[in-house]
Amino acid sequence: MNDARQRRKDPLGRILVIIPTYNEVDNIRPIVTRVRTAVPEAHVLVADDNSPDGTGKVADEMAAEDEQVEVLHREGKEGLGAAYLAGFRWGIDNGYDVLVEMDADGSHQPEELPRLLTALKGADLVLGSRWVPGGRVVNWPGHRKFLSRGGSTYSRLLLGVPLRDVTGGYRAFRKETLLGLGMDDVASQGYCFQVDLAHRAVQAGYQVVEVPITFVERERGDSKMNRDIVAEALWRVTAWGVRSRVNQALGRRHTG
Ligand SMILES: Nc1nc2c(ncn2[C@@H]2O[C@H](COP(=O)(O)OP(=O)(O)OP(=O)(O)O)[C@@H](O)[C@H]2O)c(=O)[nH]1
Ligand SMILES: [Mg+2]
Repeated sequence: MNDARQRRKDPLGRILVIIPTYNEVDNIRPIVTRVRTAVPEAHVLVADDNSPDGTGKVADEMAAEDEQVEVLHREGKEGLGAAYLAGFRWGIDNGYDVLVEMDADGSHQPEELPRLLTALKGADLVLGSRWVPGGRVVNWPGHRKFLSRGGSTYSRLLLGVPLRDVTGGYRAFRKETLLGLGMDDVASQGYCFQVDLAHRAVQAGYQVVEVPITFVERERGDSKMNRDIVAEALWRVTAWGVRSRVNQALGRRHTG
């Protein structure tokens, strides 16, 4: 593969780590500091949805202290997907080549980012994966593991996406991959946003690589995961799966 070989030789270019936040006042300082230490060349964009707890103000203080930290203030809570899409657009408009997704709550360890970035030298999209050999989850109750593994298995079987961790949110994209997968009509929000982007990348023929990570459950602040997010993922993934099966069946009939 000429393209892949060429990519391996190229430096990755400018890196932006996007951290979406909603009420993460106790987490924002530690996570940004850890990113800046782990990958000093990377810039950080905090995408805050006007958190009532003042996360955006703390992010502004950090941005004033460090020219590699930026804040995208959004008017109100619109969900993780919308915050990432706005962050991706901001990053691409501002000349970044690599866009990284990372939660604010410490579940995605910045110290593992260099491994994701190394893998991106030979790929179009890298997924931090809990469910490949070497991947782990720390401090998760059984029902969260079941939900996460079950969600990934369901998506893999229904959508035919050959990936172990489809719902994870620790990822590194090349700019070209985001531009090529059609961000403009992505409407999904929670876990489903992650499934949607991975599915689109595989369908568009991009090389998607999974790198094992150790996912650590949040210690501070409240989870934003709720029944609606799980329900959205279930109905959307089911609808995509049914649609692609119907298309396949119709295609097969046409070709005899
Ligand atoms: N900007 C923005 N960020 C959000 C929104 N919802 C969640 N987030 C952030 O997205 C990241 C992931 O959310 P979490 O609440 O940790 O969701 P989770 O990881 O599924 O749940 P836990 O495992 O319980 O932590 C965190 O950094 C949140 O602050 C939102 O509506 N807007
Ligand atoms: Mg979390």
